Amino acid sequence: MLIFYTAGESHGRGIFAFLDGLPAGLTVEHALIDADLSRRQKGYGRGGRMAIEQDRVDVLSGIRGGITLGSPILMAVWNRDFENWEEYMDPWKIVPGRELFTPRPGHADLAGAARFRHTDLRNVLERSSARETAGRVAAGGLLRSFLRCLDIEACSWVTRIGEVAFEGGFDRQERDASSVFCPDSATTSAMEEAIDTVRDQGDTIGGEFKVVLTGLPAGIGSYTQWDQRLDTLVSAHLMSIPGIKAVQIGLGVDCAGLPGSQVHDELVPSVPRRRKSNNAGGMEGGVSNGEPVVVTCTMKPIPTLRKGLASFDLRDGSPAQAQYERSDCCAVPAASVVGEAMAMIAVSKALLLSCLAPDMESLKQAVAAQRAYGESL
Ligand code: EPS
Repeated sequence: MLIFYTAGESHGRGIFAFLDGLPAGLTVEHALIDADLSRRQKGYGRGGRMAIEQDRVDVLSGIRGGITLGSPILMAVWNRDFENWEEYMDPWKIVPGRELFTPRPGHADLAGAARFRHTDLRNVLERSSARETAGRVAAGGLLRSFLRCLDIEACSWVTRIGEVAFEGGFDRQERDASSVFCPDSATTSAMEEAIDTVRDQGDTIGGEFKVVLTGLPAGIGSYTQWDQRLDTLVSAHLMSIPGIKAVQIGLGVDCAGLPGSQVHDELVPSVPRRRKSNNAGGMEGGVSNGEPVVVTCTMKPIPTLRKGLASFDLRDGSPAQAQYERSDCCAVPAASVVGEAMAMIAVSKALLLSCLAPDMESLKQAVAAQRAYGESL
């Protein structure tokens, strides 16, 4: 099983991504990781922090000469802002002055304080910050090399910011030219305007993005256990992105109002088997069906508002305005890049799980190959 975790604080030394379980012998394209990291930093609506950071991956273990060793991979994305925070984030001795006591509604501040019994909300904020998603994108960027080797590609684009929606198809060049990663220039301008309006009001705005994976063969995932289902893996990975409130696969919530004859993708007697439609979003019964995997994610508006929401002071319970430090106004474009990364992590896990030994014949072949290899040494 592929294992993926992150570590690190928003204003600490850096964000770290740990991947274990990838096969040896994979050629990793360094530039693909850095390209994804820098794409995550862009997007209209970001705040001042992104002017400080210049995210690049630093591989600390598991890769030699550009090739995976089969050993655990540890990657770092160093925080440039750490130099402004060193005395407040030191592991052994901290200087007072950066404590926070007024929780932001919608943020992890209060619930996180309840979880670990923190009194200084700084201890929650530092880890719950979406800065952590840099580690997810580093891992996704590495897995892009893995998936490309297997002819699988992932892409994402923004389909909605506030009331402004885009229903058209994907075009990589158009998306990359868009400040909000929406592949249409007129909609991009309308989305920028929507962001400007809420920013001027000291408010924030959410939206939606789509993630599509092409080239995934049929038969990945499983219907035999709940936690091996491809829809479980994909939706859990996407739902775990900070701010995501809904994940829909294929037709998603629209299935509720339609009869079965308009929902299910009829089979045609051709090989390879293509459907006339892809309402199922590339999976049936928890298993990929050979069609593109299509997922839509909804992101809530960022909870850090310049105008501040009603809150209270944790120390004495008195009414207070929620804390405001510099923040983003809209992070939907950045989240779409994180979505792509999380979808790649989910599908890589499912692939490694499903392709290990689906039946006795393939297990016998794998063991015979291993025996022959062992004897040849
Ligand atoms: C975040 C607050 C802001 C964002 C941050 C997420 O950071 P800061 O408090 O340093 O201004 O910029 O996102 C990132 C740093 C990032 O890399 O995405 C928060 O509170 O969640």
